[in-house]
Amino acid sequence: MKTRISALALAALSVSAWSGCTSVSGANGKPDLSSTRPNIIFIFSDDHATHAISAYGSKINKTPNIDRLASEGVMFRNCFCGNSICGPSRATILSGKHSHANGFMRNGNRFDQSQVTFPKQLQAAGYQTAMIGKWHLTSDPVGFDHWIVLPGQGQYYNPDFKTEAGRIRKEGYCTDLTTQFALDWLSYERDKDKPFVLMCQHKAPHRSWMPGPEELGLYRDEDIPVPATLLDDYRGRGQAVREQEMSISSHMFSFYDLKLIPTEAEQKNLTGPDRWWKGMRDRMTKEQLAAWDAAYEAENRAFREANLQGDDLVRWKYQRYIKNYLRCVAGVDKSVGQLIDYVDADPELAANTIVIYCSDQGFYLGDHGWYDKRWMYEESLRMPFLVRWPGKIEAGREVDALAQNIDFGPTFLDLAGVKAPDDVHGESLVPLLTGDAPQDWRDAIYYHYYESHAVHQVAAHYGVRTDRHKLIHYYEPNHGYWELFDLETDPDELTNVYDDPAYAAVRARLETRLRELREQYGDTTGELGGGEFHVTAGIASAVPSGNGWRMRANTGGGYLLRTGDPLRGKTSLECTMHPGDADKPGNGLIIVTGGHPRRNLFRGGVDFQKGQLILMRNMKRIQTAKLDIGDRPVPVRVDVDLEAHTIRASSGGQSVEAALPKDWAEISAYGYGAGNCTTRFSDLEIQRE
Ligand code: SGN
Ligand code: CA
Repeated sequence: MKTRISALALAALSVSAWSGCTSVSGANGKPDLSSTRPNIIFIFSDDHATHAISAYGSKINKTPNIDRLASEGVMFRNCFCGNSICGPSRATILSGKHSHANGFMRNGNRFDQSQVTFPKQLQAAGYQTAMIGKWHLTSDPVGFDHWIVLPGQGQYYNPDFKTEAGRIRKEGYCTDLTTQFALDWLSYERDKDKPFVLMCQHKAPHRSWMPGPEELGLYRDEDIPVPATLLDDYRGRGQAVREQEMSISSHMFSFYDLKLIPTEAEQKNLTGPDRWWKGMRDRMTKEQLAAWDAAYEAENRAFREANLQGDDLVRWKYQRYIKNYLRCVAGVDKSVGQLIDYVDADPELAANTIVIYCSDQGFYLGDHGWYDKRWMYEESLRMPFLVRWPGKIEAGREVDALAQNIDFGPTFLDLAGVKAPDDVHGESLVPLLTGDAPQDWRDAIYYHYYESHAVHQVAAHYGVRTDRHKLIHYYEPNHGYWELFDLETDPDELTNVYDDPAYAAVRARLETRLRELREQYGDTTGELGGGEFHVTAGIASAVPSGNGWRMRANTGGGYLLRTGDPLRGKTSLECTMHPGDADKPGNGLIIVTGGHPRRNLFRGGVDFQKGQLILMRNMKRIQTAKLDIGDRPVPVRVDVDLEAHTIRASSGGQSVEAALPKDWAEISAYGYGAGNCTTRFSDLEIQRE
């Protein structure tokens, strides 16, 4: 047999020789893959839970192509995200850092492109880099030789794509188009003399779970097994699980989510995402729409006639949801097969290419009665992570060691022989690809979710998970409690044993471990000023500072409010404010509300960027005035007159005024606000007349 050495392999050899860091065997006698400079195809999907992958033991579907990666490569059994939501997971993968450190804590944040990322480093080290599909980081991709991405969440049918040259609309189904762009880049566009990293990132199976034309007919006459916790009553756990808005029973929309067709009368009263129902259909071609309607018509008719109620209705919704979800998964699985086949058709490429399958987080597939993600519970915490490299990685291996999405960047860099920045949080998984985890491998993973008071209403929390236990802290002032689960005796996490004396030692150990991890990763977010503030939104931290507070907001409308001491008649609220981040100053605001503390807010304060005094109602600016802002703290005063129904904000000789709702009898909550920044506030001085 003739052995051929490809140009790629030669290039890899010469670089290795030059950098002098290739060793033939690692510490445990297994081949060391560090600095081997393989190509990397990173196939990534959105919201694909491990329990919908047969290799991971799915009871509800088969994924033959993803399973090939497991049988021909290594499957990580315990890979977890650090913040179970889209943008944050992606930002963590690019940066190798947890959310608080890369700055992308919740969807809608803007990825700070000035930071070091693994694509930038690989590009500098001679790799070709390409990013295709869902991106969702607000700022455009940087560090890629080629990119074509979906704007925002993207569309399933005939989606728009953003490219460096502008926006284009492509006819077809999103998963197929993304795959085709990836194959085209591999075939025609890349520089075949260079190693490459290709990120092929699918939108599917994200909500609203719209299957492709080829998958519409799957599972039609089957009943998908129901998860044991579909009708969970949330006993044995804290208040957050009861407050969520992600249940199949109450928070699924008939037309957008469940694909029913509204009657003419119903069309006049669409609410929530159901309002997008028509837009979704309007994107489709006549043929696509005809196939779509034909797929659901008979079932929809039968459903209307059956007039199901109670648990029967929940079970029907579950079937409708899960089948569509699994159809989308089948489309992704097909894509994985196409990409593997492409690689395998060229032996040289196959010999030099690592193929990975992964998804940004897990998902609830009816577990706990839910769809969506966000929680630190297993179903959404877990990520699939499968790696195939024939000839280099033993086929059919499984890794139990705790891995996290912070590790991916450092792993890719290690493979390429590039040093990861000293401040990354992750570790290279390269030793685990071929052998046992090093003796000192991590014994716990860290988690922090921030996006509270947003879609699905999941409270902010952080926590630690070891191989057996999980400790979660719901730290917002209106929650403020802990959960501890024993995953061995209670794998579904139904019983909080935090106060169980039998677990006192475990609890103490995990509390210590959590403190240590927060220190190790430098996470000071998640401290919200104790009992001082009862209502919060979009706040990453609020810590006492001097005679006031230093507040970091991770969204445009972040606030901290005090309640319980209503203000009547005429009141003035005064404080000085100062931008805490010199490089990205945001807003500082005094906030009052006489209505629902989350819905009807007036804010008066300073836009430090624009040099303006501002008065806002909810998220809208209603008055502004130019302000001369120097380098010193800016004094702001807000006068509320509940007899004249006016509010006035003043600073530096300027003032702006607006009318207040006539039905406000008192100010029921008041406090500070900031937007996407850190602001320092002196304590609020309140004067009543
Ligand atoms: C959208 C979805 C939510 C989902 C978020 C985040 N609603 O808002 O159900 O939780 O995205 O998803 S939808 O009606 O627009 O589909 S993420 O994967 O991007 O984080
Ligand atoms: Ca996602």
